[in-house]
Order: sequence, then C-alpha cells, then structure tokens
Amino acid sequence: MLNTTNETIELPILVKLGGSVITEKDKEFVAREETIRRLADEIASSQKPVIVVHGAGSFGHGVAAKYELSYGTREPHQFRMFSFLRTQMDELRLLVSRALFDVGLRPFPIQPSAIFITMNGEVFQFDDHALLHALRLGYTPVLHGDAVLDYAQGSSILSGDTIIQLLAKFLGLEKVIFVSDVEGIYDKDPKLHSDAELLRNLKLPDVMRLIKSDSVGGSTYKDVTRGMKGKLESILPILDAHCEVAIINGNRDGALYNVLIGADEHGTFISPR
Ligand code: ATP
Ligand code: IP8
Repeated sequence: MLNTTNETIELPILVKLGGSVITEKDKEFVAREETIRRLADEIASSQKPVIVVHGAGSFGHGVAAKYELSYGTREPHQFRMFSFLRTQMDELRLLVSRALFDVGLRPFPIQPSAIFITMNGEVFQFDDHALLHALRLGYTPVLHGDAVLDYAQGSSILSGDTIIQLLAKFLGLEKVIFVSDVEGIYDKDPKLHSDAELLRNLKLPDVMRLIKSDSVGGSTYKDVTRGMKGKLESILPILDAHCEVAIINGNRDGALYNVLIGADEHGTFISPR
C-alpha cells in the first residue's frame, strides 16, 4: 500500500515502455501505433494500477545527439532544437496517453520537464504534488524521458529510466517492468551475437558484475542514454530500494499482461536479494 499523507492506495506497478518498442528507432519521428495500442490493451486487461513511463526512441535520441542537448544549450540553434525536442516528446506522450484512454483507462499525462529540473544533468528539483494527487484519485500517470531545463548548463536529457529509478525509491514500489525490444538481459548483445544466451534470473550482485563486464552494451540505434548498459545502472538503485525488476520483450504478444498479473514466463527477472 502507498501512503500518500493520510490515505493508503494499492501500490502501483511501474511500467517503462521502451523507445525501441513504441517507435521505429531507425525511422525518425515514426511511432509504432499498433504496438502501443496492444500494450495499452495488455495494461488495461491486467486491471493492475500502473504508472507508465515511456522512452523517447526516434522522437528524441536523434535530435538530442545531433544538437548535443545532453550537455546544455549555448548556441541559439540549440535553444530552438530544445524547443523542437520538447514538442516532439509531447506528441509521443499524446499518442501513448490516447491509446491508454481508448482502452478505457484514465491516463493523466505529465510533462516531466515541468516537474523535474536538473543541475549538471542530475535531478535537482522534483515537484511531486500533481503525481501524488493523480495517484490518490485513481489516475494512470504517464511520464517519459524528456529534454529538461538545467540550472547549470541550460538543458539536459533526463532518461525515462532515471525517472523510473527515482519514482521506485520515492514511492517505495515493489515491482518495475522494463518493456524492451529484446527478451531480457543476455550474456552479450543479442542483436550482434546470434549465440547470445538469455539470463533468466538474476540478483543484485549479478547486476553489479554485468555492469563492470563488457557483456552488456549500448543500443544498436542512436541512443544518448546508453542503451541496456544505462538501464542496468538505473536498475541498481531500484534493487537497493528492495524493488523487483522484470525486463521483457514488448514485441511478444501477452508478455506484458503476463508479468503484470505475476505469471513470469518470458524475460529476465531480477530480485533485490
Ligand atoms: P529507450 O531507452 O529509448 O526507452 P529501450 O528501453 O527499449 O529504449 P534500449 O535502451 O534501446 O532500450 O536498450 C535495449 C537494447 O540494448 C537492445 O535492443 C540491445 O540491442 C541492447 N543490448 C546491448 N547489450 C545487451 C545485452 N547484453 N542484453 C540485452 N540487450 C542488450
Ligand atoms: O528514451 C531519453 O529518454 P529514454 C529522452 O527513456 C530524450 O532514455 C528526449 C532523448
């Protein structure tokens, strides 16, 4: 149960819809709308309270990389492209929120750059009021990786994985599901090695070992937040907060529904201890 001041509500499950699943990562600004609708339907069918955080995929990473927006805004064209990136993320959030609405849920879309401000790329301010009140009222908050304002350098890129990590700790959640375009964590990048083996059950020390090894890499697509390696680094503090983590393939029909209802069939499942 989540205690928000004087009320307790059922603990939501955090679901990260990876940018590699909800967008065509190699086609700029193209969303995979059918997949988004199916994933929304799986969330609704599970009847579990969730918070949705989605990735940027091809709506964000290409622009962020080209104009170096992770490192700040100094030149006039960077300020303009920051605005462009922000509006692209609004568009993707709208597509995800509308799909959730269309399957009967009550999405509450939140613009992360309006509630998070960073300092040198690290979260410095987080205004939690709207998020907590939305949860209290039974809405499904929808957030995402975003281009955010930064007190020191003007702008930075806040990954959806970092938001997940913050929310898991802050809300004391018990389960986080990362929906990606691979079955889970492998002993090497499955997109580059056909003999890669899926690691089904892991514990916190295994994650620490994998981060130090070369077996987990970035993404094969343009990704300013460092692909699966960045994801594993975000997962460590989540496990530290005693929260379970699942990484599943969003391209596999029913995988999200199954893991939401607790039938862990396909994927990598990481327990805090
Ligand atoms: P986004 O961060 O845009 O939301 P995402 O959450 O879907 O995207 P990515 O950051 O693209 O996920 O990371 C998934 C990618 O990581 C896979 O497509 C795969 O190519 C790559 N990868 C590298 N090493 C591994 C590994 N050992 N196991 C699994 N995937 C790996
Ligand atoms: O796709 C990155 O978020 P992520 C956000 O969740 C932008 O890593 C705008 C590139």
